[in-house]
Amino acid sequence: MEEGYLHAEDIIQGGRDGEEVSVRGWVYRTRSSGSIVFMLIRDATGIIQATIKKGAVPDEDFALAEKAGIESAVEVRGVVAEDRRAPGGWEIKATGFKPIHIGEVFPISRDKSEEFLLDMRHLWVRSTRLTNVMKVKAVLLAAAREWFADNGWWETTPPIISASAGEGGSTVFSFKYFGREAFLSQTAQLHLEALIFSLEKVYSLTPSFRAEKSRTPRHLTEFWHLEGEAAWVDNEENMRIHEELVSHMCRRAAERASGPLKALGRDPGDLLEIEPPFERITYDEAVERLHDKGLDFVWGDDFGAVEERALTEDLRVPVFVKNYPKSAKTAFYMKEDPSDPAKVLCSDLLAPEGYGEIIGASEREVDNSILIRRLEEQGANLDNYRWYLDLRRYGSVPHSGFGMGVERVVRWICKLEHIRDAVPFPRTPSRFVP
Ligand code: NSS
Repeated sequence: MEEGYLHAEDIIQGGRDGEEVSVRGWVYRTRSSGSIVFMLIRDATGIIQATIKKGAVPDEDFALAEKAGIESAVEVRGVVAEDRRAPGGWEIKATGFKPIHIGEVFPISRDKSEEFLLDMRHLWVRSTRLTNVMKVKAVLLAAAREWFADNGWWETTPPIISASAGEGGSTVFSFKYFGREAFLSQTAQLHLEALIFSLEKVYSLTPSFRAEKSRTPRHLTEFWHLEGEAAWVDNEENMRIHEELVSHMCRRAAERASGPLKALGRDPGDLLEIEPPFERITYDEAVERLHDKGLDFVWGDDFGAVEERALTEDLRVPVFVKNYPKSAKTAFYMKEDPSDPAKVLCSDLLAPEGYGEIIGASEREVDNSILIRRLEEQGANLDNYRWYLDLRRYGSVPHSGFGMGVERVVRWICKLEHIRDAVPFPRTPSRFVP
């Protein structure tokens, strides 16, 4: 099937003047003057113009070309010619036209509401904008996997169905599992921790689920979570991992997705400026910065969107905020700071330009008595965590890990107003169709 067909990009890059070629794709736009049809054809690589002239193709082909409306699937054969007015500067002068499927009237046109476009998401995913976002995301994920492989990490496949809620009960989706209560995973962390004792450096890319009712431009109820866990790594070394990984992802995006990035309004040059080391400030220093900016923030609270925007709106590169007070980070597994037991050894990586948190990370508590106390304080059922507590009984080692919200990163890199456009089929409190 592939043989004999070119993509729009193959033609637009030039060097095929006068060649006879075939392309296939979907009608992006079309207009007819009666004797000539100007058809823009979209494929996975771009858009190419075909001009279909009466007399230059069999009459019945011309009649079908006139009938093929937006999003019809078509095949065109013809001769490549330069044309400055065509998108990309090249066009195909048709010698043959074949409809693969003449589509019904496409329901999406200009000026449709956001809600309508979300209802039509299964069709709207064809839009240039969402296509560009998906291309950038694919490059970012490939880059992450490449970085892990090059640096001695093992990809692993933790479960999604779980009995233990890694991030606390308040945002967990629960369901009946053959008569017992089970949860959709909020994090792979606890299972990744079990895997470091054989593989030492492990990561996973899984969906995570959070029953967050809040409608914000940075929360989904289902998001893609890139998580790493490593033995022998402390909180400071953990941050070195994040800055290397994020910088590599940015560099690859600039190199391999510059077209889609530019179309989305992101200068690839911005991403090349992202290089280790990133600035590291403590929670206390961050609070001082907020107060200097005139924000009315109470020491001890966690930062929300407002604070993270204030901390990062003037930055061009990411910043770490580390060592939060326990009151701000309630996760049961974060290691107590030996030099200040009111704090935990954790770090959040905040993306610049106001985008805010993209990674949450910490060194892990290895003292079972502290872990049990915290779990009890949170009202957790200890029976569901026995296996986890075992990890501290048989060759326990210092270790750290992190979770990157993939859509948070995509939102920042692609300059998206809302996180829902970082995923083809967004799940939010009000929507899980299509
Ligand atoms: O809750 S986190 O801050 N941390 C964890 O889940 C750890 N258990 C990860 C680990 O150490 N293995 O979530 C991690 C990141 C956070 O920084 C966000 O970037 C992203 O996951 N995140 C989300 N993205 C989209 N939507 C929602 N609701 C969301 N919640 C967290």
